[in-house]
Amino acid sequence: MLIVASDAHRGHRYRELHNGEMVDGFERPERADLIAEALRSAGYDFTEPDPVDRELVGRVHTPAYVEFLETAWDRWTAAGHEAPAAMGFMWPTGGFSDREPSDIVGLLGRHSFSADTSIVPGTWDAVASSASIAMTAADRTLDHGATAYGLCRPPGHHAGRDRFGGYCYLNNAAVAAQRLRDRGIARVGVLDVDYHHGNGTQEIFYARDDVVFASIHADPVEEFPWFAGFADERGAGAGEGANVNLSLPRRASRSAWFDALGTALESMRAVDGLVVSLGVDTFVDDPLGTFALTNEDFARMATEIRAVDLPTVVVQEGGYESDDLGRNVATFLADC
Ligand code: SP5
Ligand code: ZN
Repeated sequence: MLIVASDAHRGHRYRELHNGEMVDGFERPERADLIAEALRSAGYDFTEPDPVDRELVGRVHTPAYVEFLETAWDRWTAAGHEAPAAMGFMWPTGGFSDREPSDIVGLLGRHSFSADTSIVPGTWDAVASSASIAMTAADRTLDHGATAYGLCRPPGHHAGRDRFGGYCYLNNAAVAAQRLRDRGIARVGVLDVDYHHGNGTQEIFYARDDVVFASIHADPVEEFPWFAGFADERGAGAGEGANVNLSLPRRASRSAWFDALGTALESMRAVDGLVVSLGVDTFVDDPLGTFALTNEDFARMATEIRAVDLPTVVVQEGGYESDDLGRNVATFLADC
């Protein structure tokens, strides 16, 4: 097991709008520190990511969006804004136009979907590094014939083709999956075990049959991201049937979760390579999640995933500060 990680995320820290008030962001640098610490004590080798491949990123996101992310902070300050963070405040919902505004305030709305996510001076460096970590983890998995883990921060699975939100900007799992495709893996599976539905990954691959997406998550009728993740979202066109949403009620039992994992893994029967979107916010003490998984459950999860016997890339998604955040990731990777 090789760990791909970088310190470039460190300057990405912001406060988030949470139930009507600004609080310290749940998605903070300390998360990556706790995970890295646990993996270092477990004795794993660490490596830095290669520089980000813009062409690869351009295959899962639009060029206009990538350019927007890269320049957003400078455009925010150039427009005279003095607030410590840039965020959207109006989003093009039903009936509005998707056209590209010229001003940064409009652009922030056009290219985001939720008020829990902001852009600060360190955001682009963190985001570009996170995507390159996923790319490099995919490369190392194929180069070495053994699972590599990308300690991605910020996470990626909520980021759509041209929108950020849910703490995500570039879709790291989609970048890893596209890399596997480009390096000759005919059909790639993305298994998303984060507590929240991976709406961005779903959107990116929705009409494609070369990437199968399966997600186990809290029912969006009662949980973020609210407007995607339902069972009748099964893919479109050539991708019909290649999108599998398994939602569980809030506070679902551990056995219900593992039943869903069995179903998700059945949908991976015809794939040749796997990306795991590893959110550990399914943990019983996670501050955002309501599921009840224990530390030992992450070992069981890894064992069941490993049994499908595919080249596997693991990328970090959510999972928030608790005493066991690092230990949960380490436990998963030990059995992967
Ligand atoms: C990657 C990832 O896990 N993103 C999740 C983004 C969720 N942001 C909104 C959080 C609102 C949580 N409200 C429940 C608080 C329970 N104390
Ligand atoms: Zn999550």
